[in-house]
Amino acid sequence: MTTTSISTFVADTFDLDRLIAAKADTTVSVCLPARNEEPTVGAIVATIHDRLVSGCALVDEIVVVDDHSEDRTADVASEAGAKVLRAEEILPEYGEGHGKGEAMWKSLFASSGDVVLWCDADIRNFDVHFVTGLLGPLLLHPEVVFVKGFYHRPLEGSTDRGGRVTELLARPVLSLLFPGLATVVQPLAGEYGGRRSALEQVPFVRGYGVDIALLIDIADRFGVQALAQVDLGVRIHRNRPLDELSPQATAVLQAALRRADPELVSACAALVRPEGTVVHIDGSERPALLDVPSYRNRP
Ligand SMILES: Nc1nc2c(ncn2[C@@H]2O[C@H](COP(=O)(O)OP(=O)(O)O)[C@@H](O)[C@H]2O)c(=O)[nH]1
Ligand SMILES: [Mg+2]
Repeated sequence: MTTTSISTFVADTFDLDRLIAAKADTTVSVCLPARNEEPTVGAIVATIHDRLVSGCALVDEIVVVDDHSEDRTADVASEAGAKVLRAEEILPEYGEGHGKGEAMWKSLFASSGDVVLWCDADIRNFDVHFVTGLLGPLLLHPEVVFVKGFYHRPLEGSTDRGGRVTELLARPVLSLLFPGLATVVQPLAGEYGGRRSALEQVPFVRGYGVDIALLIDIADRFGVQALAQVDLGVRIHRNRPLDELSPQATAVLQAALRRADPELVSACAALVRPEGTVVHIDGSERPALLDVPSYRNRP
């Protein structure tokens, strides 16, 4: 990989009429992996549905993959206009499976858009520019196959670029091992998407390693010039305590190291806490959908 800087755009510069004209026959799916997101998922789905599906047909479908939620995530999302699928119903031959990446892989299977965007379901200040911003480069720039959102995250009163795992782990690891991706502002952003023709060619890490793994794999396969990033403004979501960030950070590191050299760490790893508690980190992967017979043979 080279150190070419990645094409950068600003969400607000993509005017809705221009996007609708550029969309023409292209179909667009917005997918949300969700587990226990009752407080936020409804407003996100309703905003996309009311303004971009029934409002102007820029988005063709909203798919929520609900993973064993214990709250009303599924009902709320469905009432707001999403097609809601339970993770265990999709590709049941692969088992029940948990994890953000597993849900994303299943949403790619269950959706039909030529362009597929993912959004986290815990965003508290969601607005349509999250979707239109990501769509801009994909609809207006044919050379772009994958687009990553970035944003500013107010944390403890300051508007730093945010993300402790991003600042202290993800970007340092990219700089050291994948320098061509060093200028990606938010490699762990959950708001990103791409052309199905590219996404169906790469495997999906099942857990939280999925975001960095997709970035590395798409850059490796299609080149850094096929990537774009978009400034989505401020993003506010649930902030986790440090003890929950350690397993996530381990999963991110595991995915990146395994892409540098699969022998370095196991896909079945453990984070050992000082008091001796062991947290298992499942870094296993689902195959590229093009290698899944029921996807290849779909009608
Ligand atoms: N379906 C499903 N969604 C998940 C799972 N884990 C996380 N998510 C969703 O993925 C998105 C990002 O997860 P989150 O925990 O907020 O990650 P963070 O922002 O990196 O802390 C949210 O919409 C979650 O509900 C899972 O196991 N299954
Ligand atoms: Mg979150």
